[in-house]
Amino acid sequence: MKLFRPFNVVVDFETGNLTPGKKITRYLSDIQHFFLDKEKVKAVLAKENPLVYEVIYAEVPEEPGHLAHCTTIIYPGKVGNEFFFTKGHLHEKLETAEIYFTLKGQGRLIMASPDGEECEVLEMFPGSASYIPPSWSHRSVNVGGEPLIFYCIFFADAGHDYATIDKTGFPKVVLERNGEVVVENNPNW
Ligand code: S6P
Ligand code: ZN
Repeated sequence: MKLFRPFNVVVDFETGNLTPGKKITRYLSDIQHFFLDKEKVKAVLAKENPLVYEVIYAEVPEEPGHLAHCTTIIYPGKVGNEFFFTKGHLHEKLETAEIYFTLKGQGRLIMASPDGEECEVLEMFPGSASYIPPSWSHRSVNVGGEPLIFYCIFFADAGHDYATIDKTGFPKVVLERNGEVVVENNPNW
């Protein structure tokens, strides 16, 4: 039997950098269709295309038995009064759970059942370890003025289903109203 060799990666709690790692980047243009205020999105994109978030993965085989892990860094920002967020997804293997451990910043973790009938929103803050049970879609939102940085551990063969969220979005949205962070029903749901 060929053994996979143990290895370390190093996570910088301040920047979220994970080394060695493989980075993916998501810009506003990649997630523009999710924001409520289409006119505001257009206006922002006419001037610039801000980096919204980065994910840095440790290189682990996408095979049963392995645990994938990565950091996510969501930069602070809003479109209108809606905070920057990740695309969000279900796992292709619905039966796989995940843990998000927040290292820095303030966020909200929106989770929904596959049909969207159930929705829960957890606070993310340094030290919070959020459990995403099997079958719940998940999207994270940066509600603070600094990067939101969290470390994720999930089954390496879980896969990502983005198509379902592309069609439906999430049942809840996270907005700023009068300087407060509020969670509201998604009017387009
Ligand atoms: C993977 C895990 C995270 C997200 C990352 C970006 O299962 O939930 O690593 O991939 O936070 O979010 P998204 O929705 O663009 O993959
Ligand atoms: Zn996930």
